[in-house]
Parts: sequence; structure tokens; C-alpha cells
Amino acid sequence: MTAVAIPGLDAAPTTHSKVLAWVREVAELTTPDRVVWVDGSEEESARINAELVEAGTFVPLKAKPNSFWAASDPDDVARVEERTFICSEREEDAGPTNNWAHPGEMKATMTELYRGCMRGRTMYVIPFCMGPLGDDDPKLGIEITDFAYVVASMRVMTRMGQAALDKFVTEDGTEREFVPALHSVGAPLGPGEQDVPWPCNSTKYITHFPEERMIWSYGSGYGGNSLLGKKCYSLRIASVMARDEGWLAEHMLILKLISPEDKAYYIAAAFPSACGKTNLAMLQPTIPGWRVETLGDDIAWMRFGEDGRLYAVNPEFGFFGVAPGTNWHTNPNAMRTIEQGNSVFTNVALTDDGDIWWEGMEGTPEHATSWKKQEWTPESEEKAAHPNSRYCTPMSQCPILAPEWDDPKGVPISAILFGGRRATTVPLVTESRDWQHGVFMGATMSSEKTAAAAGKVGEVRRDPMAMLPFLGYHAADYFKHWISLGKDADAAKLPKIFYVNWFRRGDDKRFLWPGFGENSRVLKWVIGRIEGEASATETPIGWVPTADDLDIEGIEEPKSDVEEALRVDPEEWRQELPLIEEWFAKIGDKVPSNLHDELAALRQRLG
Ligand code: SAT
Ligand code: MN
Repeated sequence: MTAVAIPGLDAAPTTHSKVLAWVREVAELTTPDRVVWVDGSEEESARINAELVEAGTFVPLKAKPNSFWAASDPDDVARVEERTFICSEREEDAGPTNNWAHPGEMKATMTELYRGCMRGRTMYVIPFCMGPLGDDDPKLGIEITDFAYVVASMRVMTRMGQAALDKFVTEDGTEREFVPALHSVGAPLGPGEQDVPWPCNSTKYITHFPEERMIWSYGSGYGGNSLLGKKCYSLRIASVMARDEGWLAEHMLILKLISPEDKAYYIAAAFPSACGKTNLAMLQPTIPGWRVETLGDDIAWMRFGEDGRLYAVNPEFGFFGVAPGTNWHTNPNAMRTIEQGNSVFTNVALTDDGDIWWEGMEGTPEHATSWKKQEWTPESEEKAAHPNSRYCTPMSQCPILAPEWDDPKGVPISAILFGGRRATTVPLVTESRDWQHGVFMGATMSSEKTAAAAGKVGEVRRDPMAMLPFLGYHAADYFKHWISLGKDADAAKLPKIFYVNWFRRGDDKRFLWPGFGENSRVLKWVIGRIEGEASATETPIGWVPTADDLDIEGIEEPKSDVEEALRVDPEEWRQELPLIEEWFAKIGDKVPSNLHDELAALRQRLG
């Protein structure tokens, strides 16, 4: 290897040979002006934030300490699913729900894109750890990026810097495995060329090499495309690790529900992006005596403990929440979390007094700067905040954070909720008949598309376990994995599985269920079912409560709305059958026969 003199490259604060070799290889390919090994310190963070302000990427907020407003390029606002690839060795391993490209060909293409792509820029090397640093088998990664915004965001979202790097070599000198994650905005600078506040490239690739446990991302600065510890590592790559090692990497929040008797229950729940996972994770119950504490709002890694129960850990360190709609009513605890500062707000509106605002937040300003950096007033036709605008805020600031949030052991899960956004058909809550039926519910989950991904909002699509955009391998093999984990487990210790829909609407399109804090009433019923105390009616689709089985005392909505929200309409469900069949046909021959059996049994029960 010819040694190239790039300032900082040789200042590596580690002896890990693979890290050193890989960082050098990337630096020689991308030719940055300098290399910075990120240590995660306060001083470094202050310096990077100041550089981002200088570059115009960040505007410091006057109203919140150590917090910043950022506006992306208007064409770089969401995950790009059509540009996301699973480059497994064999095409059939990516399955029909993913884009596949041959790993060798993809590497050749992207290597040419990466060649010289960091010219004129700083290359940051970010060591990070997904999950608690105290884990015996920490899940490590190195993200290389040429965008300081990514460094600032990774600092919030992951355990990173020197504390993570210290885990790369064990005390006895063994070098641990890590996931190499390469990111570039794809915007090299010519000599003297003026930079833009949000560099990116119209050519984008979000690419995963599952066998190699490696991630290559190019052209986008948006969170889901650039904070590679999140969806790319903790879901797409981790789902493959989990398949191979007998655990689950899921798109799920983790919450702790405490009863008036002070008994704690842990619940994991999967909803597609922008369907209220963060709101549920930080729920403020409306029923007296019940409390919620938060462990995570987006991702859960779950494995069986020695006692046979399923334990969940949140690999993340911060919240990357959808801003619009978040307010003191829908999510007071998120508001309290961001109020403390140390947060990055992307594509929300900037108010004239140096605060942030978005649609749905209290206190509409008379004048503001929109996410497109245009003047905005309440009369403006365009939105002040992009529908997928985000706050990026430290978990540690959440006032209802569960004390065990950083415990490597995780928390034992009593219930798993699957849910989507459906205006019709799917009742407020249904308990599965058993694990396999629950897997069928998850595998056939459907939801109306939201703004979290580029594309048409509102279309109903199947989104198995809310993992459609995040599966690192064949969906049918994933279903098989779920079924076999249940088969091998002690059935009495498995979490019970439920299907929820907060979004059902009446004839006049109004929501039938108030949602938000009132969802605690559904959680209470879920706990009642676990304890064998709550009643339910057996229906063709599973066990469903009547309005009387739920605690709806003091609710504003008429009882008839709740009844309507709970109604199982066999005719509507019969219309669902061919759609499920179509979905299974799309997944192909490998759909486990158990799921076909479930479909046949459902059809029979529907008559
Ligand atoms: O867009 S992200 O992947 O960062 C968040 C989400 O969609 O859940
Ligand atoms: Mn998500």
C-alpha cells in the first residue's frame, strides 16, 4: 500500500488492525483534505456545531440551549426506498420485497462514485456501539462520513466516540468484529469552491452487504439514509445477524407500563414509520393510577433469556422523531425532552425569536422561516415544516425514561403489538389466538403510506411487522424465523401478540378512537388479558373486546364510536382475503405453509 499523506489519517487512537486498514483504504479512495477521529467529547461537539453554524447547515436556536435548526436540500427529505439495495451474494436471499444488485457490480459502481468524493472535505471517523456499552458482546460499528451534520446527529443517536472505540479491542488484545459503514454526501469541492449548507447528490445509493455485514451509503444526508447505525445497521444488517444467531431485530418501540398496584409490564410495538410509535412510547395515560416509562421509540433487539422469556434492548441512544403533530397534548413527554435542548431539528420552521415550530404545535407564530427557507405566515399555502421533519434529541433527557434503559440484559416482554394506519376493516385491538396466528397478523399487517419515505402518501400497502423497508433478507425466511423461534420456546413464556389500529374512521371520515393518552385504555385491556382478568369475544379474526370490556370511563367519544372502532365486519374481512393471498403470492413459494394454513383457517372462520 502506498502511504498517502492525509492530515489526521495516522492519528488513529486505536490499534485495531482492521479499523486502521479500512479507514486508510477509504481515505485513499475518497481523498479528503483531512481525517478526524471522532472522540465524542464535549469540546469536539462544540467545535463541530460551530463549524456547522459557520457552514450555514446549523442555525443556533435562541430559545433552546445547545440546539440547532437545519434545513435540508428540498430533494433530500426522506428515506429513498427505490435507491435502497440488499446486495446479498444470491439474489434469492434478498427476496421480492427488496431491491437487489450483485455485490461485486454494486461495489464497482459505488467505488467509482466514491473515488475522490471527499475532495475539499473533512472525513470523520465515528466509532459507535449499538446497545449498552456494558454488553458482553457489544455491537460495534465505524461510520465514516464527510458530513459534520451526521457526526452531530450520531452523537445524539448512538453511544459513540472514545467510549465506543475502547470496546474494539478486548483486555486480552482480541480485536472485535465491527460493521464498517461508509457514508458520503457525494459532493466533492473544487479548489476555492463555495460549499452549500446541505450538500448532497441527485444520485443516491443506500446499500447493504449482509454477508459482509457492511453498509455503503452515497448521495443523501437525510437521517434514515445517513445515520447508518439506525435503519441500515440496527434493522437491515442486524436482522440478518439475528436470523443467523437466533434472535430478533425489530422496528419496535419498548415501553414499561406500571399498574396502580405497582406491577411493571414491558410491551414492544411495531408500527410503520410515522404512525405514532414515539407517541405511544412516551404515552401519558389518561386512566388514573397507571404510568408509562419509555425504553425506546423505534428499534428493539430481542433475545430469549435463560429463564425462557424474550428480553428487549433498544440499540439507540436518542429519538429521531417525526415533528409535525407533536405537541403538549399528543406527546407532552417528547416536548419536555426537546425543551431541555441538545437537539437538532431538521426541516421544521424557524420562528423569528429563534425557536422551532411545526404544524400541530401550540402557539402558531405570526411569521416564521419555513423549512424551504422562505417567509411563512399562517396564510401561506405551503407548510411551515416538512411532513417528515424531525427532532433528534437525547433519550437521557426524557423525563419518563425507565431506569433500566441502559441495562444490557434488556427487559422481559409481556406483549407485542402490531399496528398500522387503516381507515376501515381493522378493529381497535385484536388478540391473536396464539403465537403462530400472531405471526400471521404481523406478516399480513397493512398500513396507509406516510411521508417517512419518498412516494405517494395514503396508499394501503402490506408492511410485515413494519419491517417492509428494513428487512435485510427474504421476507418468507423472516416469517419462518419468527415461527420457529415461537416453536422452540416455552409457549407459556412467550409474549402475547395483539393487532391494534388507532386510525379507524367513521362514515364521515372522523377518527372513531381518540388515540394518544387514551390508548392507555387499550394497554390496560392488554394487561388484563395477560393476567386473565379482562374479557374478550372470540371472532373470526381473533379475540376482540366489546366496549364494555374496555375501561372507557370518562372518555369524550360516544360509546357508539368505540363500538364501531371495535366492530369486526366479516364482509370487510372477506374482501381482505384476496389481498392477503396476493401478498403471499408476491412473497412467493417460500411463504411458510403455517401462514397458508392460517389464511385457510381465517377464510373458514369467516364462512
Ligand atoms: O426515516 S428514518 O428511517 O430515519 C425514521 C423512520 O422512518 O422510522
Ligand atoms: Mn422507524
